[in-house]
Amino acid sequence: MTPTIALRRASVLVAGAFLSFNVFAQDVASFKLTARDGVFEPTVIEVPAGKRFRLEVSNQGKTAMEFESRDLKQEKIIPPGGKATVTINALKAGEYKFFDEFHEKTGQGRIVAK
Ligand SMILES: [Cu+2]
Repeated sequence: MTPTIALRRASVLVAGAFLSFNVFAQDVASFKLTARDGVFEPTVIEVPAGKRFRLEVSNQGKTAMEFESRDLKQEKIIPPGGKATVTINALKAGEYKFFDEFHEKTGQGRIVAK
């Protein structure tokens, strides 16, 4: 192979990698969840089953919160005023509970995959 052809092939590969990355990034839906000192808004989040998605959790309370889900094997501490993005892999249809471990009595919610 001449160096020019090798170079062309390499640039096609790179372009292909960028393209698939962009397609992937657009394909992931985001859902917003707000936590405020033990109150989630919304408390039920409907997501499409079988698709990876992102959960953007923002803590608008005055105290730290911990987004936790045993069903989803997720755990994330978020300081007051902070945000965190949690990526969840494709779920089977069903209900998945989450809670705020620092305000567990009232901070309860669920994700419903349909
Ligand atoms: Cu925890």
